[in-house]
Amino acid sequence: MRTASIASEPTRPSAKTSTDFLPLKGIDHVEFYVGNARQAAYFYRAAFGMSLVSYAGPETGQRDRTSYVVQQGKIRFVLTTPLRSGNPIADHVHRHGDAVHRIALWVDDARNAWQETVDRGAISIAEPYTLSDERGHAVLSSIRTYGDTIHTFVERRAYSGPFLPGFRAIEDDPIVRPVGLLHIDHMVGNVGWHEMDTWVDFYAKVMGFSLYQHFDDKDISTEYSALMSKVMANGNGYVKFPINEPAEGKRRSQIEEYLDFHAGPGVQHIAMATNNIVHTVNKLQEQGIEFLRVPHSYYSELQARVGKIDEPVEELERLGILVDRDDEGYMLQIFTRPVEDRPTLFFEIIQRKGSRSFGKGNFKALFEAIEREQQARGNM
Ligand code: TYF
Ligand code: FE
Repeated sequence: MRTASIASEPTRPSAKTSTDFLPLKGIDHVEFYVGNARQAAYFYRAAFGMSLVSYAGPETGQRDRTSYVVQQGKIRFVLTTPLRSGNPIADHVHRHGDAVHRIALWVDDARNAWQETVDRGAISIAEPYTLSDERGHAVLSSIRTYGDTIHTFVERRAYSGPFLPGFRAIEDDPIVRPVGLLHIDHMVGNVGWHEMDTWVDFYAKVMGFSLYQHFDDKDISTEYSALMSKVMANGNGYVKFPINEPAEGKRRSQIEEYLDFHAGPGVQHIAMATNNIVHTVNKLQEQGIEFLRVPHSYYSELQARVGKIDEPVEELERLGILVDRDDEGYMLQIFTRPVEDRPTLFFEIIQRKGSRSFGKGNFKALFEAIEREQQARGNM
């Protein structure tokens, strides 16, 4: 295996503010289009420990759909379902199942973000528009990215409500049970055969991102499945989007399985950060989240591979947590099984202790675990 290439340092904000044409303050929220938003929201609350903070639906004047906003730390998910058939939201659910539609990015100026990206070739989904209520106003605009996924720029400088105009606040969530999730570390997109570089170019040219790390099929092919991956990051390093494409292997790539069941490119996984992964994963398992497992040999070889770490290896093995090290430190990560019936979206829990790695040292063990599940589903 060769070393992951670190293409560029995340730029310090002060160094790049003058040239960054798309300054991003982070991921604002992620919107899922689902078959039943009330029940999906219950899953994210009861299992992932998010709290219900806001709601929009017929009672608030939104006639065609309901949206539940759940939050933990800075992570905000919106679960939206159509109330009738024969509209773009229902079509999205029909085609993709429950899936991510919108990756919203927090900006100071949504008009400017739209203009700068459209000038560089972005396809517009929504020209800048203003939403307002008694708590102020917000400006939004959208452009398309891979598959049926879009980026929405959200400007909320003049808004003080819990989410966006039109949503009503939920004061108390009776089933809140937080697990220590803090923010989104990265969000990964799966794209089609030979399309990775097209989308890497999109993030570079249209959004001003740069290549952060890349992995080729020699780094990450196991005996069967294979993929290639490049991580794109924005100027201040707050937003990181790895892009995967399938590569030729002995049998069917896990990325192909995704593309088949999702019916095209889309969000594959969302990595959520914690500063105590042992605590977080303990709680998540108690609350019913299922994780991928690697064999015992992974843990007998762990100490030799990563050296001294703060966490007891027996505890990591009991929970199934993986570890990787680079020259800056180490990181711990674990992957859920797909959270839908389709083998599509899953989550990663990650704790960084100095390392900027995406877990290259775990790829083999991880991908073999994914392939065992793929095999059990009969998709290889
Ligand atoms: O985001 C990443 O790059 C890591 C590794 O199908 C990874 O989490 C890459 C591809 C994949 C699962 C995990
Ligand atoms: Fe990841």
